[in-house]
Amino acid sequence: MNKITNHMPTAELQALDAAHHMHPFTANTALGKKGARIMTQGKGVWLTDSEGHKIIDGMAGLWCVNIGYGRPELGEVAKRQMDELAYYNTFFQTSHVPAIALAAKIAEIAPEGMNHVFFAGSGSEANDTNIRLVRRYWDIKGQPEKRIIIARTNGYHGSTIGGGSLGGMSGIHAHGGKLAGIVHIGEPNWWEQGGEMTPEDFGLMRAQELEKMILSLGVENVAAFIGEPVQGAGGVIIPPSTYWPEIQRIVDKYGILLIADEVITGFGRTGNWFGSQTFGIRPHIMTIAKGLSSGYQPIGGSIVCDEVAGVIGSDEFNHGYTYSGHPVAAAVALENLRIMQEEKIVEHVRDVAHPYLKAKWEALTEHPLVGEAKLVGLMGSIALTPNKATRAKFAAETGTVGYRCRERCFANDLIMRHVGDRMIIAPPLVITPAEIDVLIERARKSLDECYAGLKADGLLVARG
Ligand code: PXG
Repeated sequence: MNKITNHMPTAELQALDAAHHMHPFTANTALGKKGARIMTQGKGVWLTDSEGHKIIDGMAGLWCVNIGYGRPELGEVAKRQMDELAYYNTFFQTSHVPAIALAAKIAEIAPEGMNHVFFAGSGSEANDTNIRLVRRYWDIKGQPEKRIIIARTNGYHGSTIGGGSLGGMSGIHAHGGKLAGIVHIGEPNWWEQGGEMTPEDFGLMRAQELEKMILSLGVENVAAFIGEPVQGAGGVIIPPSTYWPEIQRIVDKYGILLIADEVITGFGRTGNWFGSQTFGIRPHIMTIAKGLSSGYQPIGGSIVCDEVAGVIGSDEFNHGYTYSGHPVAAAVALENLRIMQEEKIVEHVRDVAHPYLKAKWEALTEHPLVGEAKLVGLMGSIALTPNKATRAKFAAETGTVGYRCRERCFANDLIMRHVGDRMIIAPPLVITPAEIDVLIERARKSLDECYAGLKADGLLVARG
């Protein structure tokens, strides 16, 4: 077969893609008929596709390309590491320099007392690790019946059977089932579910579901609670200010373990190194992936606090992956963190990009389709609605309007995703004010076109 290059005609690439490539979270037959959009290059916040469109990437790939595309340093480090030691494992009493250096660097930037890292290849794998870590912890402590993990509806923790079970997405559970011993409480999604309550009261109420669940299960059966500081794949649901302090109070009171899934919120996304710092959360374990390497290499892991690591380390932990701490991935992640530190990218998010985007993002609520606009650091969402005053849903099936809006964004060379009828962004952290202007201009244009289309098709109707 010929080498598949960037220069092959798009239709040929699409035909090969349709014939052989099974895409994640996709109805592949339908995509095969339509043809996938084929990306060929990336630089900074910009992508180029096989048709030569210059697209602004409002999603940093899949929430991961924090330092932006096309940084040559990472490739250089990868090559050097491949030449020197392409692979070795970290089982059987061996280690290597990249894994050692990366673990030490992560411990340096992680919150106090979180000094240990168990590496995985992805966020899903890391959350599978976490299920085993927390259960093993209680086994060693002589409380093996503490096995249940409490998670949240509409949370996302990956799509392995473990990660998918921790996640609270029924569509994922429906495809292949869900592990026993994982239960879900409600999400702090005030816009959709808060009714007449204030956001603060609603946040408290949702957090208190954790206490009710612990009491109904019996604290002697509960191992841990897991949550994303901000739900990402669930639609960038930024919780009311009351939510995390109340969760923390309950976790402390009952002495269960707290896992903060920082796969999206880690490494600068919320304007601090970790979302837990932004929201004042004190986790025992943090799940990491994505921004750890800015997506340049697949790598994830669990940052584990001293107490849990001490207990786990007191005996054998029968767990690990061939690629735990892969030297090339670790070396690239380390270089990514060096760039983030030296170029003060977290400070850029906090002091420059966030304040600049926030004003423009919140001003989108002036648009007739936009009910609320929320932003923390550089992750944001807007709720599309036919009636802002009542926070109404559209009469059309949920997601219809969001999908139409996303299609307009696509047509306008902006990647802005939809989750149901929310539009979400999480651009590379290096985005400049001038690039934010482009993003907002394209978002407004897309919203205008979406609105006109809905009007023309009689879809600006609230659900009865
Ligand atoms: N936890 C969180 C909070 C995530 O966002 C994972 C775990 C799993 O990571 P891996 O590396 O196994 O994919 C994620 C991943 C979306 C989307 O549609 C989000 C993710 C993955 C795929 C799609 O927003 N997040």
